[in-house]
Amino acid sequence: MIQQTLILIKPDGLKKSLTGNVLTRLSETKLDIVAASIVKVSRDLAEKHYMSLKDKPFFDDLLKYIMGEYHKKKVMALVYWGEDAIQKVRAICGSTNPEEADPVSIRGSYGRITTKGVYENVIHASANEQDAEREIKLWFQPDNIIVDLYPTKTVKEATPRRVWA
Ligand code: IDP
Ligand code: MG
Repeated sequence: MIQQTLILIKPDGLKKSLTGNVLTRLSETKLDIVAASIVKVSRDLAEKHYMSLKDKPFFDDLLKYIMGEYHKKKVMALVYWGEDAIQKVRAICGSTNPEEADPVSIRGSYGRITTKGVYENVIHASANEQDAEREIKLWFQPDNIIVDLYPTKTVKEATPRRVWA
């Protein structure tokens, strides 16, 4: 099945200059990159992205982590597209807990748990099609993805926006 999945290289990955290593590992999937951007994550975006975990004891630290308060205030967001994209990417990422992840997976190779208990696991990847749709729509607008993934509508812009002077 052709699928799309949201990938985030988290702030620890950027701080440790792991972008190239992570993208090289992901290239093993032979999937297509159809969107990419560098994002400074707001609290609002962080809360929406992780809304299903809001009752977890680690939620506050998770927000700080993804917002870059422990590393660098940026995340690289990508959409990968192709046959069985979700499962292929999750397999290369490895388990959520980086200490339990397969040592050859991305999280097993580069992740750690801090003494404070934060899972610094380098990468996010959507878990299923429902999450992928919600997450891709949260991180990207249709015009910033080079294929049509979901239905769109055209709206007249009411709010001013910056353009190049
Ligand atoms: P996933 O990222 O493998 O899909 P989720 O359960 O969706 O795992 O959790 C989202 C993120 O929350 C994880 O990637 C990790 O950064 C963090 N996290 C999950 N479980 C724990 C935990 O038990 N302690 C600390 N952080 C956790
Ligand atoms: Mg998840």
